[in-house]
Amino acid sequence: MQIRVTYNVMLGYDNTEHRVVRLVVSCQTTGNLESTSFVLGRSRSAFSARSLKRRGTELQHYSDTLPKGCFVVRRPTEPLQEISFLSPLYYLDLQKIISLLKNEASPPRWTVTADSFQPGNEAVKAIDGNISTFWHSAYSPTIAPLPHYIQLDMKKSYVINGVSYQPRQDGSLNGNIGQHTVTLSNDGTTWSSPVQFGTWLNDKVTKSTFFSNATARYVRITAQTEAQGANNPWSSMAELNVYSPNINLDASTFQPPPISQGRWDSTVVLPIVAAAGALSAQGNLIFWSAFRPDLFGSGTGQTLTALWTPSSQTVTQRTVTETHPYMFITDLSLGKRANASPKMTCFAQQEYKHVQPSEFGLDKRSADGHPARLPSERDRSDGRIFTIGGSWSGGQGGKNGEIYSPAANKWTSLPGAVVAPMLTADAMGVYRADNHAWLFAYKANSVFQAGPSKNMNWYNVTGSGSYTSAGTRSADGDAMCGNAVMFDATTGSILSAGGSPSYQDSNATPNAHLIKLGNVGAAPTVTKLPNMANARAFANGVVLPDGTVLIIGGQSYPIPFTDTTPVFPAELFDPKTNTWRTLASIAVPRTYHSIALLLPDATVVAGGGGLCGTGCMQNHFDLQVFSPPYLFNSDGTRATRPAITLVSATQIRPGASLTITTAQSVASFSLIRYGSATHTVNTDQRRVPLSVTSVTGLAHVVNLPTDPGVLVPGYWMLFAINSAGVPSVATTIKILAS
Ligand SMILES: [Cu+2]
Repeated sequence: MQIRVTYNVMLGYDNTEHRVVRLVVSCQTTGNLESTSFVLGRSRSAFSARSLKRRGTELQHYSDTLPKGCFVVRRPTEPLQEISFLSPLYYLDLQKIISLLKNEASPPRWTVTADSFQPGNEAVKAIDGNISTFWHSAYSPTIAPLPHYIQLDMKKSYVINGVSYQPRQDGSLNGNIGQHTVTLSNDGTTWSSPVQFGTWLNDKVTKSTFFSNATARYVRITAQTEAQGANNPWSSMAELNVYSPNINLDASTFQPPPISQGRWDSTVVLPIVAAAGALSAQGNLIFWSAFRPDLFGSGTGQTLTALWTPSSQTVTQRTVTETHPYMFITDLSLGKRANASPKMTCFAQQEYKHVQPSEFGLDKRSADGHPARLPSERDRSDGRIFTIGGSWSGGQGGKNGEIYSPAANKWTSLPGAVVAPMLTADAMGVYRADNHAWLFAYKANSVFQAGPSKNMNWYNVTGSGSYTSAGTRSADGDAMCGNAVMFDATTGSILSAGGSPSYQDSNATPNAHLIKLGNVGAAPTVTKLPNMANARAFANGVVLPDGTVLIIGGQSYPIPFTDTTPVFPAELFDPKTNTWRTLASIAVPRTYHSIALLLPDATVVAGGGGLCGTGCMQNHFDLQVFSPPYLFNSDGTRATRPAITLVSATQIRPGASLTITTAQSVASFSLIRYGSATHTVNTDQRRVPLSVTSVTGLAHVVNLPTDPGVLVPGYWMLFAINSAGVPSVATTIKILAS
């Protein structure tokens, strides 16, 4: 049986020394590890895994922290940054490595063409292995206009899963590619839809982007803009490269995973690391990194955002300075940090200009505490926001509950809403123990805290605040950086999944529990569910229109800013059967600082991860779109979707009735609140299934839940679902405060 390396055998080609170098190996494997040779070491020799293990001091065995068969080879004196094109997946410069493996003196040469070139900067300069030469589109005597393309011919089809683009290295930024697409072909005539599109950051760092496995002999990068944003009409490229999951895969027999596992579609390139994201009322996605596109920390004065417009497949970037504060990801709208404005969601792009934080639910408090939005009794026009914990910055410990009133722009302490009962027993103390509370606004202005501590609590936010113990999640322990998703707010049903006893350096669990809220203040009913197939922390949970819950990404041994022990397969929980199903694997590790969100077209985006500085390999400047199995027929074609043609109101109060007209007969309806995700927490998303009270033809009358603690005010996606389980594209409904 062949070894299957699912992660982190790092083979690199050192473009300075022009040879294959062995780098770091930390792998998760199936099969017989010793049966496969790795090309490791500067000697160009092939070492078996067994001989590799014998290589003494260069080998550090991490058997206690990594799954069996995984180990790390490292030469500490060799900084990773010095090595070109290092990747956390197989890095295969196919042309060079294949010939080395085969000892070919004169391998078939790859060729490259471009729509235009400046003499001296021919297309071949992008594959010559020399980073000081580069392709440049023609600019003299005449300027060739955008779009430009460069097209690689590998002379044979391979299974590939990524490209890397190294911008010119001579200090000039002219021609750096911004908005672009990557398309593939096996015959040079028929081209795929983009496997990758988006906007690269304007700097000289090599951009490696991964997408789902596909076959290609030809790879074409089409540049639509220049990254400097000055409407410059040129493109340039120092080196173009291609990644493969395994060069030995036979492209002619390649099959993608069965469609019953859903499909990870295009990878969308962002010019920032999306460590936080939210849906705008226009159905676009807004992402935030920090004061830099690739790093958080002590910077001030600006916040970087990016906007993805799915309808046009474009990504734009903006640096927000006019609202004056520096927001780190979790400060999004209502950070208490000094100088933070409560209206800092005022991004100058038109579509966010007048957005109130409460409408977006961008209520993230600073310091990694997380809020719950309450339907307020006093401020009926805009819900108050409760938050607790968050010792990541701004002082440690004693961070009891507080409540924010957007109307009064005022925070009020709730000294009786004590933080102590929701602390985990983290090995690193309180600075990690009060993070990322799983808070759910619920009936009667209550807040339920479902985790991540093993203890659950009700927080009462009236007067000076108070709390009531709500017991534990069965035998679950502390589950820091796990997920909690309210998949049916009408029955108070919350799925909890994964998490680890300590924030980091701690084994995550595959645990899953169903928490069913009863009366406010009473202990909920907790049911232990079957475990997930994978232990995970730093994963993301997304509720889908049909009430199933998708868990994506994470690490089985969480360590911030690493991609070791990643979990690639998604898993789907079905509350009708209380079972889990393993779905297709994402192309990129999604670990610390990753996010996932449901989109109005019933797909899911998962992206981000990193924020660890320039050139850091764990920065993932991208996201990938997942089409769940419900969007396909069993033969792999796209399912015909039901459509909502008319709703009787798009702004409505809890308890009202709504008439929904569809184009075909449908089986059910649900509402899912717009999400906003960061740090494994998405307190905004929740699902409300709707029951139909009467049908006339294709007009369905539904009564909305009456309690704004169930149907929390804000923007919601209304889905119709047909008898085959296929959801419509959502119509946005704004739930007004009652
Ligand atoms: Cu963080």
